[in-house]
Parts: sequence; C-alpha cells; structure tokens
Amino acid sequence: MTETILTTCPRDCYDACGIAVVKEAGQIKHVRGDPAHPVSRGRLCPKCSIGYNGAFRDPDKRLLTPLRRTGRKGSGEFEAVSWDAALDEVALRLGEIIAKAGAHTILNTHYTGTLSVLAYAFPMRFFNRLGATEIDPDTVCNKAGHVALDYVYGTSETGFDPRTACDAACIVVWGANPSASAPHADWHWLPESHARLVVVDPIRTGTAEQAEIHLQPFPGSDAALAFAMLGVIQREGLLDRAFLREHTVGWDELEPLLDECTAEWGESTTGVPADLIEEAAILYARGPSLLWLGQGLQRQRTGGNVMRACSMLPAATGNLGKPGTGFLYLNGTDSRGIDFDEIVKPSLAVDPPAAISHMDLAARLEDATQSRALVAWNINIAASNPDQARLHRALGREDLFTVVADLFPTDTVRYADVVLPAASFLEFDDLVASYFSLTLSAQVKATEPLGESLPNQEIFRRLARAMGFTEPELFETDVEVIERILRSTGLEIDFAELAHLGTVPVGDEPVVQFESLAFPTPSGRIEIACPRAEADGLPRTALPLADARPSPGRLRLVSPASSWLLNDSFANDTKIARRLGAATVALHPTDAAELALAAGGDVLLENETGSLRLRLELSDAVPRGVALSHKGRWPGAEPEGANVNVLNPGEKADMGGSTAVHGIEVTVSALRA
Ligand SMILES: Nc1nc2c(c(=O)[nH]1)N[C@H]1C(S)=C(S)[C@@H](COP(=O)(O)OP(=O)(O)OC[C@H]3O[C@@H](n4cnc5c(=O)[nH]c(N)nc54)[C@H](O)[C@@H]3O)O[C@H]1N2
Ligand SMILES: Nc1nc2c(c(=O)[nH]1)N[C@H]1C(S)=C(S)[C@@H](COP(=O)(O)OP(=O)(O)OC[C@H]3O[C@@H](n4cnc5c(=O)[nH]c(N)nc54)[C@H](O)[C@@H]3O)O[C@H]1N2
Ligand code: SF4
Ligand SMILES: [Mo]
Repeated sequence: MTETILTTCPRDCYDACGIAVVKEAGQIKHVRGDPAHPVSRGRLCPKCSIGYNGAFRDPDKRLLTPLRRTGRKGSGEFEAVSWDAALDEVALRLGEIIAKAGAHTILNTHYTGTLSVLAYAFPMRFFNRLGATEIDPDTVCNKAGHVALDYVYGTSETGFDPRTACDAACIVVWGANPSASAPHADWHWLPESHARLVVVDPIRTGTAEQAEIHLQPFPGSDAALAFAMLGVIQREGLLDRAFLREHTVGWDELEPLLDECTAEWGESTTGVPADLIEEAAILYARGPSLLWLGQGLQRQRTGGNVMRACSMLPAATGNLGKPGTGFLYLNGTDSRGIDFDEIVKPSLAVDPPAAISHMDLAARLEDATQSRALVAWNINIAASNPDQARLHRALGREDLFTVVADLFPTDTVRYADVVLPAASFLEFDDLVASYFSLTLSAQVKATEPLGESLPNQEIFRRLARAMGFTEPELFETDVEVIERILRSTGLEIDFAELAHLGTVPVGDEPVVQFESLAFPTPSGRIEIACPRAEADGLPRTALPLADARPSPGRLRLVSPASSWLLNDSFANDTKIARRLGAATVALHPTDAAELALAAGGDVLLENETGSLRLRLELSDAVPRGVALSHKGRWPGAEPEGANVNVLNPGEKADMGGSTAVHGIEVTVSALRA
C-alpha cells in the first residue's frame, strides 16, 4: 500500500519547500517535492533531493546511540552507552561545574541545523534555567544587519510579503544569491513577478545572469553605492519629500552628505559604472520597488553601515507602505503571530550572563577559568566558525567537558566527551515558519527516529529531569507547545488540519509591509538619524563609506553559500561529495594570469590566520581582486583537515559583534611541488 505524508523542509533556507514522503508497506520509498506546494511545485533543490534520500536516512551515516569518549580528546574514539548513562554523566558533570565555577562557565552554542520551531528553540528553556552563557548565534551570520535595521526601522524581522511582487515594477536583490540560497525564489518567484530585476553582487551569480541590470561593487563598498544612488535620486528630483517629512526623522542630517555623492564618485569608489548607478537608481526610485537585502551583504567590516545605508533607499523614495514596495531581510516568526519568548521562556533565567560573540568563542574556550563546559547542538562550530585552527586546538582541551548533539559524526562531534544523537525532521512533528514567505507549515513525522535518536526538545527535557530541575515549563510536551503556538497565530487551525494541508498562508491577500507607516522605533518614525546608535558609540546616520581595498598582492576572499551544500550540511552525503569534487577557489582569468596560475592546479591561499590548498578555477563571473570559495566543507574530510574558515580571522563587523567573513584578505600563489 502506498501512503503519502506531506511535510516541510526545515533547513536554513528561504524556501521552506513542501515535501511529499512516499511510503510503501510502512517504509519510506522516496522523499520528494510536494507537487501541490506553491513553493516546491514537486521539485526539491538538488542537494535535498539527494541528501534526504541519502545521508539523512542512512543508518551508516547517522549517529544512532549516545556515545561516551574512550580515546584522547578529539580522537573520535567512543563507546555506545544508554541514554540514561549519557544523561546522568552530563548532569553530574554540569552539576559539579556549576557548584565549583558557576553556571556561566558552561557555554551554549547552537544555531541553524534545523529551523523547525520547537527543535530550534525549545531547548533554550533548559539553557535559560541552567544559567549558561549563550554564544549569540546570529553573530556568525546576520547580526550586523539586524542591529542596523533595528536602529532605522525598529525591527529587522518584518519584511515584505513576497506575494506583493505582482504589484512591483522593480525588484532589487542586493547581496543575496537566491540561485544558491533560495533556489525556488530564483526559479519561480523572480521570473514570474514580471518586475525589472536589478542584482547587486560582486559575483555574476546565477541570479545576476537573470538581471536586467547587474551592479558589481567591490565587496564592502555597498554603502558608497547606496549613497551614490541616493545622490542620483536627489538630483533627478525623485526624493519623496512628503514621505520623508511625515515618516522619518533626521533626513536633514543625512542630505548634506549627498553633495559629494555623484554617480562618478560612486564609480571611483565602488567600481560600478556611473551610467549603471544612474539607471538602477532611477528605476528603483520610480517604483513601486521591492528591495531584498541579503545576508551576504552585511558580512563585511562595516556591514552594519552598509545595511543602514541600503535601508535609506525605501525611506528616501517612499517605496514603503503600499503594494509592491518594501524591503526584506527576513520575516521572523512574529509575523505569523508567534511570540518567540513563549517558546524559549527567558523568564526561566535568574541572572542571565551576557551573551558573547562567535568571534570571541575560540579565545573564551582557551581560558579554562571562563569555560569549563561546552554544549553544541544544532551547530557544527568546528566547520562553520572563524579561527578554525585555534578553535580546534581549544576544543582539544582535555578539561573542557564537551557535549554535542547532532545527526551526524561531524568534526565538532569528534571533540565531544558525550555525544547525543538527534532525530531528523522526518522523524518528529514540528512547525516551520519560512523566513521569506508569510506562511506556516507542518513538519510531520513520517517514520520512527533512526536508532535511539531523539528530537532536540526531548533531549533537553530528559537532561532537565536528570539535572533535577522541576519547573513545569521544562517538561511541556510537543503537543502542548505546538497547539499553544497554533492558537497564538490566530489561524484557527489545529496540527492535524495543518498536517493535512502542509502549508497555510497568513491571510489570502498579500500583506503590505508597514501599511500603517507606524514604526516600532522610539520616535515611531524611520530613524535616519538615530540617537540609540549614537548612544552605542556609532555615527548618528549611515555614512558614505567603503572598506579599504586589499593591500597590494592580496585578494578579497568571499565564501558564500554553495548550491550543493547548506552551510555544513550535506557535505557528508556520498553522492553530493562526489559531485562536488575537490574544494575550489575561483579567480578572474586576468588575476590568475598576473599571478602565473593555471586552472586545474592547486594553489595556496594564505594570510596571518592560516593557509589552505584549493583547486583553482578561472571564471569571469568573479571580478578582479576577488577570490570565491564556497562555504560548507567538513574540515575532517578535506585533505588538510581544514575548510575555508581556517583563513577567517574572526574579525568583527562594526555592529553587534557580527562576522566579517566576506571581508577576509588572502594571497594566492602557486604550490611548489
Ligand atoms: N566561511 C564562511 N563561514 C560561514 C558562513 C559563510 O558565509 N562563510 N556563513 C555562516 C552562516 S550564515 C551560518 S548560519 C553558519 C551556520 O553554521 P551551522 O549552524 O554550524 O551550520 P548548519 O549546517 O546549518 O548546521 C549545523 C549542524 O546541525 C546539524 N543538525 C541538523 N538538524 C539537526 C537537529 O535536528 N538537531 C541537532 N542537534 N542537530 C541538527 C547538522 O547535521 C549540522 O552538523 O555558518 C557560518 N559560517
Ligand atoms: N544552498 C544553500 N542555501 C543556503 C545556505 C547555504 O549554505 N547553501 N545558507 C543559508 C544561510 S545560513 C543563509 S544566512 C542564507 C544566506 O544567503 P544569502 O543572503 O544569499 O548570503 P550569501 O550566500 O552569504 O551571500 C550572497 C551573495 O552576497 C555576495 N556578497 C559578498 N560580499 C558582498 C558585498 O560586500 N556586497 C554585495 N552586494 N554582495 C556581497 C556574495 O557574492 C553572494 O553571491 O542562505 C541560506 N541558504
Ligand atoms: S533546502 Fe531549501 S530549496 Fe532545498 S528543499 Fe529545503 S527548502 Fe527547498
Ligand atoms: Mo546564516
């Protein structure tokens, strides 16, 4: 008998595809796109089509039981133990550490392994109760952009509704690459919008290939580009002065800066031809226009200023508050009526220690007085974090009690004292709230968990019990939490109904972002000049700046999303690894020629932080002065035991202690035999 179960992909991806799990005689036959789903339309991205029928369901690839370390730290030698034995040991060790050194010396790292609501967030109840120090998850990804947009608009989590694209004359995709990071938006949403497409990206990505106008600023120069566009808009008489008067504060402080910001200045500062700056600025200003601000955009030294500058465009042109206008960084769960605090319960924390940045994690782990234990769940820091060699050394500390929960034996798992096997999204019920579309979806259990694996939320419920905690919130069941969340959304649907439908939109009509033009800032207006930023030691307004170009002989290294990997997931799938082949770096042919480098050979990337050997590709999609190497390899599976983050010094951006990972400088040279 054939049975089909509808579920949803919970990966850290804009698309949140609807999935059909086809079962025969109780066994999963195939995991594929749900043909009736508005996003996936029967087709998953290539990595998930392979990985969900490969590594994710492969008992030889998955962690099946709790493990306890038997060998030297980092050796990856473990013995299988029962859940009770594993959790008792963790509870005992954490209890001793709390008594001797304080709970703040337990570091909690977690992020985006799964984004399904409960598995992503419910364990935070445990860590809040514990009093552990959180490593601020967004600092490794998008924190600078959140801080910047919060200054200007009072929120970074209320984006445009993609359905409003039918009313847009122009869509600007700025520093995002949907052709890799949101494939269905690239395949369907953009082409079907009929809007004129502008892409701003140093690389000629697949999405840039579709664009009518492609602006290629040098990485880290986008604030200057935004100001050059604002200068053009002002001189063309396209500022929406009525909008600025009624809905913003501080334009009078910013406008004088535009005197210097001509298209020619823009060209000399960013490398984008002046005529293209003019064309894009006028097209955007006339509107109605949507502005998609990517996360790659702000992973630069002054990424916060970049986001602030780009976010001036909707305010200056009145491209806000009406159909076909608005901007999107991401749509948070609250736009589905979900109160995140209700899930993570900050109230369980008595005296919460200040969170620290991922940029400071390696240093914190080197200091035994400040870090006695590390818990890593839903994250693979040994692959995704900066300062990789230093981090691996610190993870090797024998006296650092380390607990890792994952589906797979990652590089981080190798450093664990206790390993806890996590269940995959096919193995438990949950909710998924896309960070692009305004929808809510069901993640539906399609099969029993592999081996003894458990969902994150159940792992930390059991650990709370082993620790002797008694707060009832720590033990709320999935059913209770899911039904409570569903009630809070106002969608008047229960889980069974949602599971039957797969995905529901919030309302039948497109939502107009900021329709009331009331902004959750202290002034209630868009804060072009922002006293809160000033109080934080930052300029009052965005500034027309560009990061310095690399010093002579060096290239700027960007390491964005690969189409074949999702962060550090899928690299261990055999078929995907075969397709990927050796890790590469792509350079412009002229740069390669000047460096006397030939395609297909291995080259050495080096800087103060580390060195890495990569296979050279030549591509005129990469501009001069830039090197492109995608993120997401497993260090342990690479020839030198390292991925691109071995070159990442972990420099902080100007806001939020956030990553500047696309701002790394390297030399590239031929490998001596
Ligand atoms: N060089 C470079 N580095 C980067 C970036 C870059 O652009 N360049 N990007 C950064 C960004 S944007 C991000 S978001 C981070 C992401 O970094 P990570 O969060 O480390 O990456 P993921 O691959 O999303 O997930 C980590 C792990 O979660 C596991 N996992 C999946 N589902 C579950 C589950 O249900 N439970 C548990 N316990 N584990 C699960 C996966 O197997 C995987 O090993 O990487 C950052 N690192
Ligand atoms: N296939 C796949 N999908 C993913 C991920 C993945 O790893 N693989 N990761 C997920 C995660 S965690 C995230 S955060 C999102 C991120 O997805 P995106 O927001 O698309 O971010 P990135 O892939 O880091 O970078 C996007 C683009 O920014 C460009 N860029 C780099 N520096 C600059 C700059 O200074 N200015 C401008 N204008 N552009 C610049 C890069 O060339 C790249 O093409 O994608 C998610 N989706
Ligand atoms: S990773 Fe993204 S594109 Fe791929 S199946 Fe999941 S939601 Fe769809
Ligand atoms: Mo991310």
